[in-house]
Amino acid sequence: MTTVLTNARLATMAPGLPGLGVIENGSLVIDGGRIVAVGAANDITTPSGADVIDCEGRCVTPGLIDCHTHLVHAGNRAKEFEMRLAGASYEEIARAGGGIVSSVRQVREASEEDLVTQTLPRLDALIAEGVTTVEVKSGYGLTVDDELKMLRAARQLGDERRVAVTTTYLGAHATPADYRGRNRAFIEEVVLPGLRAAKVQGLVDAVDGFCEGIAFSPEEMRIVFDAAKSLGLPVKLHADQLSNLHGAALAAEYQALSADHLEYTDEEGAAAMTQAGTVAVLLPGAYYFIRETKKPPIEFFRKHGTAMALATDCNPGTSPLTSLLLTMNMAATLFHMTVEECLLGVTRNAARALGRLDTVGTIEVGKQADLAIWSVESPAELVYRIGFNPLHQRIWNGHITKGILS
Ligand code: DI6
Ligand code: FE
Repeated sequence: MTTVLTNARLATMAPGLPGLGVIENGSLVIDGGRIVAVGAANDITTPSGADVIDCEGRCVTPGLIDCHTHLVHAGNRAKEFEMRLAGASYEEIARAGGGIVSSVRQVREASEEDLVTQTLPRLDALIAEGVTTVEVKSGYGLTVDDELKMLRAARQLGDERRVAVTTTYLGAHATPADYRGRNRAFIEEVVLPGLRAAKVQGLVDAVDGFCEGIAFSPEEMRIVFDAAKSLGLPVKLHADQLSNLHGAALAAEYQALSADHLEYTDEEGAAAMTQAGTVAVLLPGAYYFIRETKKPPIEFFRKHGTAMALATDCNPGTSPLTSLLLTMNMAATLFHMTVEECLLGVTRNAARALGRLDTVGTIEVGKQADLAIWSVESPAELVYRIGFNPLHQRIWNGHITKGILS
């Protein structure tokens, strides 16, 4: 089954080309779910019998990649949001049963099927804006069984929809009430056994942790990372979000795929990440929602050539966001990122942050045919507009599918 796209403004994101790697009046050939030819119209011959899609001058990008989400969760924290608007402090909210523990309680009460049912609308919102790969973390179960339940639900999402789901084990997200003040015991008795079980059951693609004063220390994260390494799993880290614990440097030391948030990262951290090939995943939704004022050090990342990615961080507490288009606009407006940085951040660099750059993230021969066709004239419009979705068609693994199911 061969499909040819013609008359497209291809934003290939290919590393060999300048900027977004734009090919004007481009064509591309899809065969067996892969891109088998791409170039200027004159250089591409349409195989006989191929299905031809005339893009009528539209922009075509790689399918978008949301490389940091807590998409699987139960219930919501709108009540807590209202309390915050009315001036309640974090402690007051926690005392009223809010905060991360309320999400943990709701996830524990939910069945695997409930989790899938509650998550699909969020996944569908992402898909409707051209997402073809999404990373999903555990971290609201905090028992071995509940963490595995979250990961199974995440895997199931990939069976329910035409989208690739990668799973990240985030057992070291928060300390549950019964282990308060006993982080080491929690790591030994829950986080590590959960990780080993997830690995044996094929449920985990990467390992993450929340390295912060209110969560796990760098020394505690080392225990988790050493276990991940011994299982052959790549690591990621929620680093330097609320304070500088030198999480970026720690992630780099472990050759992490990414370090994420990074508002408080210093120049040494940025330099170490570049050296290690660790991607800086920036999360403007969380920055916006918690009214953070310290911006991530974009100028250090630029100076040192650190690859930057963007993601929604979709979670019920600090980023109830399911739009990568809005995420790009926020990154441009709040973090002063350029259009190129934003678009590379949800395609090529997001693929790198998931260790998937060999198969997705750019429009190049040999890659999986994951594409988004947009009713816009220039790629900049994707970053510029707010609350408008110009997706014309989405192609996942060679399947043409604007709708979520077909
Ligand atoms: N960083 C965050 O901002 C969220 N998790 C994390 O590691 C908070 C999650 C929540 O409040 O539910
Ligand atoms: Fe997060």
